[in-house]
Amino acid sequence: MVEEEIKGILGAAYPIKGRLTSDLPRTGELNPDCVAKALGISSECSFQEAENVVPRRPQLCPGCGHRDVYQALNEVVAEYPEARVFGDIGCYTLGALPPFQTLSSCIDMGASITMAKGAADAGLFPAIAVIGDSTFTHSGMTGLLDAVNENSNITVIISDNLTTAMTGGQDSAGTNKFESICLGLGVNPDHVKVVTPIPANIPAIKELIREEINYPGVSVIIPRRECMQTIKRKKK
Ligand SMILES: Cc1ncc(C[n+]2csc(CCOP(=O)(O)OP(=O)(O)O)c2C)c(N)n1
Ligand code: SF4
Repeated sequence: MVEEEIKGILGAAYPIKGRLTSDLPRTGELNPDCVAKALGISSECSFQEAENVVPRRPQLCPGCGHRDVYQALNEVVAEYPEARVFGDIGCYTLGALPPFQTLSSCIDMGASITMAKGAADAGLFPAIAVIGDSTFTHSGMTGLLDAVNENSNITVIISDNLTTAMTGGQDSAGTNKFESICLGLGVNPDHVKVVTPIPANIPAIKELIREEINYPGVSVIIPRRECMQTIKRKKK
């Protein structure tokens, strides 16, 4: 850890403020507020809000396919009071915030599937994981293999926007390979389904989610539609 190393080099004569001294929070990301507080610039926040900008929460872009996934999922999940949707890291994490508030957890890349598996194995029903295409190839595949090996009762939604959107629209390692990957990991071919998340398809997507939730094993739904931002960039 950088803080420990610097302490070691400089010795006790130089006070080092950081996570070890609790001047910064032990966990979580550094943001301007907590750095300003650690520097003693402010007790709360040193940044003045711009007068002509109305603060608002981050949101999925208009027309984003993740929106249609969450709308369908929310309507189905409302039918199951015990349902939990385990989230992951990417643009679709914004599904934790209003207006959707679909996701119950977001821990680290790939954790949605392993958390859903653990919850399902402990008796939770339905246990649903939502993971992006890039996150799935980063570290979701291993959890899916575990779930297949133990026939856990989970429904995995790989929300495939054909890119790594959150970090700027880089290529995604598994593009065009997701169905084969899931089959290769042993998911039953009858329970690997691809849909196009557009508003007109929401009723059909809801029906599919219901069916797959009620399949007692691992099922994978792949809503696939390109990110609006990469489409825009290509047009330019
Ligand atoms: C271990 C780790 N590596 C890298 C990142 C940076 N990162 C944040 S989201 C993301 C990928 C998101 O892509 P995807 O799952 O396809 O979702 P999208 O943003 O396209 O909806 C990455 C690489 C991270 N959060 N954690
Ligand atoms: S950048 Fe793409 S994936 Fe992210 S919210 Fe916007 S449209 Fe959706």
